[in-house]
Amino acid sequence: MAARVESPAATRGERIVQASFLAGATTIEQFPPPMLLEVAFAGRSNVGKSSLMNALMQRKGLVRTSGTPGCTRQISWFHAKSDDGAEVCLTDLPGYGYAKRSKGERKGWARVIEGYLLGRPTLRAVVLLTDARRGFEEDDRDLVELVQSQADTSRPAVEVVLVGTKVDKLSRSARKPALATLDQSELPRALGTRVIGFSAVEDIGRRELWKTLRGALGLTVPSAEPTPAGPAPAP
Ligand SMILES: Nc1nc2c(ncn2[C@@H]2O[C@H](COP(=O)(O)OP(=O)(O)OP(=O)(O)O)[C@@H](O)[C@H]2O)c(=O)[nH]1
Ligand SMILES: [Mg+2]
Repeated sequence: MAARVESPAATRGERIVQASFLAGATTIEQFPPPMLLEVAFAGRSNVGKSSLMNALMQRKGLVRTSGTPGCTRQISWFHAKSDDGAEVCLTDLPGYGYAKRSKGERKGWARVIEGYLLGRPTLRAVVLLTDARRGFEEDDRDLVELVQSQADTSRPAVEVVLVGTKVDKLSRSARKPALATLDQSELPRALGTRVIGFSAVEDIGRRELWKTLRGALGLTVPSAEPTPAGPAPAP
């Protein structure tokens, strides 16, 4: 097998050549039919889910963001295609922990989000975001528990990818220690995974996250050049 070549320059599979809004839903009945493999983005309100999705798709303003918590009020599906032809669906989930929503609304939402996370046959990964300065809390652990509780064995296990957002808000010298502390917290340890530091403002973590997601989707991880021809097969 050819060795994978790492390069600091943009490599094949990293550039998003097409990105568009597909559908939005506030009820399970409105979910679009599953077509492509999906990655969902979850976390508390205002943590930066929609901003991260824009950064990941290399588009400004495709996903609506806001400084006011509770901005995203529906599940939204986006289609993204990279320069190697790989296509995925990215799903923006409404943030949880937004106190201003009524109890009834929160309950209704929990049902729809649960329906999505447990019932979506094409879902392969959930990116769980927390503010790198804050860390994971009970709501986040509940979400992971929910994702892992699926009884549907016809669907491969959904991978949980942890992200610490807004690292630009930390001083440069504080970033590494903050992420190391996050890595040592309960959730990453329980999952046996590291937290990817991310900033939509300073373009930090995009490449690492995209690579991780491609791996979770079973797509080839970007390499610098098309695979060179191997040795000729034995006659
Ligand atoms: N400094 C900084 N601000 C960010 C970053 N990402 C998001 N923000 C800001 O944080 C606020 C919330 O961002 P959103 O992307 O709308 O957050 P969200 O998690 O989608 O919020 P809800 O839809 O309410 O759940 C906005 O004011 C963004 O500009 C980041 O990496 N760095
Ligand atoms: Mg949002």
